[in-house]
Amino acid sequence: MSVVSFSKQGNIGLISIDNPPVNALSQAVRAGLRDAVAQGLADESVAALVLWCEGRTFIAGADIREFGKPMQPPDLPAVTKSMEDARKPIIAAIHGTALGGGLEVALACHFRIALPTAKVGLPEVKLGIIPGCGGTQRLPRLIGVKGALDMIVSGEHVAATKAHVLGVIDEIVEGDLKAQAIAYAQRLAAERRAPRRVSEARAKTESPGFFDEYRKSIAKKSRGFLAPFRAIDAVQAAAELPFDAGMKREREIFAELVASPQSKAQRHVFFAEREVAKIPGLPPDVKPRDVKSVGIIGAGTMGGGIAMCFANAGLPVKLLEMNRENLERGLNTIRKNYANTVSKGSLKQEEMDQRMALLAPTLSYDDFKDVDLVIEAAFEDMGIKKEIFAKLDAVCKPGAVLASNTSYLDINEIAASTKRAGDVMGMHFFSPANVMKLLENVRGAKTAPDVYATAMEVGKKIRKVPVLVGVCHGFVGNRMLAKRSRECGFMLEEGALPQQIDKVLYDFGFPMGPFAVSDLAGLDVGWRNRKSIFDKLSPREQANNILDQICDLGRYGQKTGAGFYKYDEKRNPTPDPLIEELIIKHSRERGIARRRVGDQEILERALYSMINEGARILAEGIAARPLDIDIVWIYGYGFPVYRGGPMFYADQIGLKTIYEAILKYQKQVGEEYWRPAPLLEKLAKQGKGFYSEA
Ligand code: T1G
Repeated sequence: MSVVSFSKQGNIGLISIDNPPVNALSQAVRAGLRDAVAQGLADESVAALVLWCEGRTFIAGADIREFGKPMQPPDLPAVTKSMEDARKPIIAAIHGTALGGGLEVALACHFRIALPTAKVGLPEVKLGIIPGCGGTQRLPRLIGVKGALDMIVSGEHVAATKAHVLGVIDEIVEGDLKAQAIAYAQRLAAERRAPRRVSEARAKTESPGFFDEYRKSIAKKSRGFLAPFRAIDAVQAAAELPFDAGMKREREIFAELVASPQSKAQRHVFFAEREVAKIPGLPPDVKPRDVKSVGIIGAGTMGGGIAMCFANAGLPVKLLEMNRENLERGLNTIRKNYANTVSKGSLKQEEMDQRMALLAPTLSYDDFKDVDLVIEAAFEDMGIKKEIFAKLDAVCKPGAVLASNTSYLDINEIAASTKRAGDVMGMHFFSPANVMKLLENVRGAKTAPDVYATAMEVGKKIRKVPVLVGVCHGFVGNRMLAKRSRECGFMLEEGALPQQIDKVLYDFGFPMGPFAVSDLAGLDVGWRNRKSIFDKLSPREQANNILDQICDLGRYGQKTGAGFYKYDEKRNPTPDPLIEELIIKHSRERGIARRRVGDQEILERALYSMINEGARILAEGIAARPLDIDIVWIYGYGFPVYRGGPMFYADQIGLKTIYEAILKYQKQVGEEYWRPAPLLEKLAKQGKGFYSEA
């Protein structure tokens, strides 16, 4: 069945694209489009052409799966040139999302109409590239340099109604888009309107220095990314060069970026964040349970944030606390959070009121008897959790899913405190729960498949990125984080300082370094965790008590004005000589001769310790695929998306290189901490990667 067809309605030629799911511009679509346009132009009875797409959306872009492979002709610029050069008007009829190459095809048309619900955008920067088919040259000519830069550098979708105001869309039409497009074309034909070619317009040049100012304006937000800055170069070419020269410049930049490690990483993440929601091996007949109401235990930081997630998704929430005072405090925090969002203008007051109305506070477990899902977010203490789950077992209806938000405790042990282990699992949110996208869904040994399918479905419903993981201390994210923290703690006593380690990881692309993150989260949280596992730590880890010493000074991080750093009233950090002295004194007392620890060593010990643990996690089946680990780290810990996640990054570095470094640190730091994971060693010796193994 052809993906592009041509038909006639009176004197109007109709080009229809039908390439589900999103009418991507595959080779067949490009060839079909070229041929259909030629057919319409050759037909004397056709006065104008309409380009239309079947299914849920107009063309959503090039077929990203073709990237990295030799481009099969015809290439898109050739097809769009034939459209723009056409001597008959071509009208693009847009519904759904006209994105990337889709919008570029529409810009090569002579007129554009859209439904009010449609959206347009040039999201290429999110794939580490820039528009490669005239978007950076035509859009500035159509709507001006500033508007074009805002769209191209952000990559954000723009509602058709706004795009109409900007000048991208000529007319917003209601109802039957195809019929409206044909009528629009007939009017143009009756008026003998000539094709209007965007490339013939001039891009209104801005004041000198405009582009450098624009580069400065995105420096913070786009730190580390290549594509947004290269997109500015391409738009500057549109303002300074003739169209053909600008197109050549755009292609050069596009070609450079599409081959870049950053773009390969961002394209990997694009597919991984979609693949991660699919549970490998889940029988197709397993359906998630219906979740229409939720009970949450604990109205503290986590419980309150989780409650907001469900209220935001329109689900009624029963919020339980041990006493009225805690309940009120929790509700006030939620109210303040919403009010803050309203004051920023990103939430309407009535929306806030609707969401608050969905939150029903309670002090009684009996109110949980009809809920479909309970999420426990109480104190991180196994005894307390067992008591809670025993109560839930007694109160909740059959089939209710009972989940714990624990960040590292054993779900199997919690499940054993009920008579319905099949209904029990972990749903580990990341703080702040109403902001962080990651949700680690922890399936217990006895968790029923439809229960973890339910947790994955719920994750999507509340707009999280759910990842299914297995039971172990710290699951995936925190288990790998513990290795990074261990190495960073060791490097402090060996000679590095917090600000040096933080800078290395910040420059790698993390939003903050590990010590700045600890200060933000609260050092007392890590201190409590350290105490709870102290007897499991090695002698060296036990003796490395820099964190304890800082906490003993009452320095818990930002919330107390000082931690590893000291903070001014705006919470801006500065290195504290007192901490430097404390660390140096600690090394002396430990008999460790301090040395200069190089940045490369810091990066390798921080990242390779995590990657090595990730290999173990894969081999144990705690994560089903390397992409699950990548998504956990990108969405849970800010691993830079342009590096693809720890496992994708490991493949780009090469497992052989990492394996040799692990052997080096095994000698330097000790066999107890640096043993190559068998899977990593095997793949390294086979010259494979985590992704090439599959
Ligand atoms: N290429 C290939 N597959 C794509 C695709 C694309 N452009 N877009 C989506 N898919 C697949 C996706 O992997 C999933 O597959 C299914 O379609 C549904 O997607 C020349 C070079 C359009 C807003 O960046 O933003 O044009 O999991 O789950 O939530 O200058 O898809 O079912 O197997 O996301 O309704 C520019 C990317 C490309 C748009 C729909 N375009 N896509 O969201 O569905 S570069 C983009 C999206 C380019 C030009 C350059 C979203 C969507 P599966 P979905 P959705």
